[in-house]
Amino acid sequence: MKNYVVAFGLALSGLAAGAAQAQTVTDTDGNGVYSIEELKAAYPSVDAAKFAEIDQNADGSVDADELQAAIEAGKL
Ligand SMILES: [Ca+2]
Ligand SMILES: [Ca+2]
Repeated sequence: MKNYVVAFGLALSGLAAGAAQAQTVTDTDGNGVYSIEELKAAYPSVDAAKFAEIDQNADGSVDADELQAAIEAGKL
């Protein structure tokens, strides 16, 4: 029951956020790509395996295209 209430609350806050529902990933160090630390700041559920999945060209960082693709694929 508790889990249901939490999920319902999250759904409500997602609805309230509307178009801003997608998390914003900040390029904290300004190098133009996203590191696993930068992704985790916006998506705490990202771990090494998830990051590798998002990093399609396996260069160790996620660029804007890879991030967009991951969001569209529902991976984030
Ligand atoms: Ca960065
Ligand atoms: Ca990459």
